[in-house]
Amino acid sequence: SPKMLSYGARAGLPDTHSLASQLLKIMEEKKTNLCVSADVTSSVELLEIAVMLGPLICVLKTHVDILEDFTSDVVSKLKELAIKHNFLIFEDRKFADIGNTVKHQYKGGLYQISSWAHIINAQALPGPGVLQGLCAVGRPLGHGCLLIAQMSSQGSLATEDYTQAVVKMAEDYSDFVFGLISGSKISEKPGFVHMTPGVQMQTGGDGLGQQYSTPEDVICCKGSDIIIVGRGILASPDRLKAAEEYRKAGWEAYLKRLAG
Ligand code: 6AU
Repeated sequence: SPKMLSYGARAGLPDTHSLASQLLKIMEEKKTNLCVSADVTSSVELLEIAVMLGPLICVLKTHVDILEDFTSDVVSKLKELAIKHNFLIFEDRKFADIGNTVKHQYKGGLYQISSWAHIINAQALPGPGVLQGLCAVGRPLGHGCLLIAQMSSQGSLATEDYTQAVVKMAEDYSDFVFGLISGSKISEKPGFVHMTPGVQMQTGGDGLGQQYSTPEDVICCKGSDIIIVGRGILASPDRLKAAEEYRKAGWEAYLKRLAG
């Protein structure tokens, strides 16, 4: 596995996006490259996860549109918890429309995502307009975007040439895009953060196309930076213990890669 710079060193590089810098510093300080995917349908449960797992994570990822009881109060509380426990909030909205439409989807509607999410993601399929629209809303607020270059699901159409074109688009818009959703490190830009979903302690799938790799494989072998874990933690009877196991596995894989 290739020698690499530490998270902390990458935080300090001159062309690292300020949000990536903040994230990489959190990771170094809290010794965690774990993003928990809080895919639950109840606000109380979402906040319980943030309270309990906040100290162990660098990012809390939400799907706010699956909440059955969304109110603006939930996201206010989430914001407070993000400050208290020093993590970033990532709304996994996967914007995928023309610039003008995503601008409204990001800023307005029921969820007003731009008012509380530090991080969003987008599909590159529409072309640069999707980023121009999102950037117009998010950049003045200091937010950042992850472009989806690969997907963890079986039969994903995001393959070689598409993935390479996404990396180029991400690098061209690095004033707003600070990293990628991918299965491995695919950009050479050291300030970019790679985040990988489809992670569990055992390889396998979920019967609906999801495919799992291990923290060790994702961080140490594939060179990604952050593991995104949902059901690996949420389905455990002891979520705190499970999250600590993933944090430890992700961090040890990082230290192993650092040692080269
Ligand atoms: O660990 P899981 O399988 O329970 O959850 C994985 C989470 C889900 C997906 O919506 C999301 O990661 N995800 C994404 C993201 C983060 O953009 C992309 C992808 O290719 N696969 C994937 O599972 O909340």
